[in-house]
Amino acid sequence: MNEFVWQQVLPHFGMTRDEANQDAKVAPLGNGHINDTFLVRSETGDFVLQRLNTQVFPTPWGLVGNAGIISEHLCAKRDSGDYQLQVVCPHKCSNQELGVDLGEQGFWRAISYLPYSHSIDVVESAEQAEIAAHAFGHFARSLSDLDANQIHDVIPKFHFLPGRIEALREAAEKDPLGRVEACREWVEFALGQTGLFDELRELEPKLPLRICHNDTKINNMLFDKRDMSAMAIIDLDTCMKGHLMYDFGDMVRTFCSPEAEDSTELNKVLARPEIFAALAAGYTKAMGEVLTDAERQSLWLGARIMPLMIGVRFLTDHLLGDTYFHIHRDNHNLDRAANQFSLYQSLLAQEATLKPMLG
Ligand code: GN1
Ligand code: MG
Repeated sequence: MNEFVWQQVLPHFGMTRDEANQDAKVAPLGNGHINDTFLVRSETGDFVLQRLNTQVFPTPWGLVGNAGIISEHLCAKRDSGDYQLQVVCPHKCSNQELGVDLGEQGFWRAISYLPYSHSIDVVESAEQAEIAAHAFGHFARSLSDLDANQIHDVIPKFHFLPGRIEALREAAEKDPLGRVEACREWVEFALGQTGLFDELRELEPKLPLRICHNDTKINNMLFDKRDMSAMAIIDLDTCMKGHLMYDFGDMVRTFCSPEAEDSTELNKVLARPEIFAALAAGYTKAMGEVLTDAERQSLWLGARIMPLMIGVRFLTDHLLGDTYFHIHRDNHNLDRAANQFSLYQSLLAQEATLKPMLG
């Protein structure tokens, strides 16, 4: 891979293995489930190089265009003192395009790397939760005056629960790999959660369409490792029109559990109330009056939908042979699904404590 990157990809970004770059290094970065990400370190500066997964993102030019529009908007706000975080910007190709399409060899793009950045996979304290949620809220608020019609729908119906549950039903019926028997209980459990559809139908028409991040995992918020303050929101791949409750829900999903998303210690997978409270406080404070009453009311629905829906997506992929999310061990997607359903169950069990925290 390394040699390929040097020969075929980096020259498009103005970098060849010449004297200036003889000590340059390309190494895998992060733990995303979809794209292949590398950190390129060189004398002339470090940057992040990514091969986009065009099965998942069939319109990569739309994706890089969105990221370009959003980062420009945030940079302008930062210049005028209205945006306090750093911004990950595209590194254009030598021909000034935002990426390069190498056909069979993939679609590649480069973005800035932020020195001193640090990501975490599990929230360790309420303080961390509040800092990260405030940063995601600040990001969302800062996009609230950007015309959402400029933003391309990179994955239509990305957070549409009924569609995701239907896909699970179809995968379980087809069961191409004979995997359904071993996880029938989880399949039945997930298919039984259609009560949420009524709540969704009732609330959705009242919710504004905004530009959302759509992947507000804790590791998409970078801390500054020097003082653990918020540094940047990263991964603009799925920024699209949508409803804020899903961004809130994805934070609940990835902040609240003391275990990683793929932990198999299901008895430890619980929603921690003190983390939930801190995240709700940080997010609503940063959103301020931009958050409508209907949006506030929708947060508890988002909090339940996201762990359930991501669990449904992991389970569907397990049944279909792990073609969507990268896996690193047998049954990895099944483990992830069981983990997410356990978190969902913990949220349901604590509704009386957690829901009032949303005001
Ligand atoms: C994927 O690859 P990554 O970590 O950015 C997925 C998200 C899921 C997440 C689960 C485009 O995000 O929707 O929530 O995995 N992204 C896409 O960890 O499907
Ligand atoms: Mg992502």
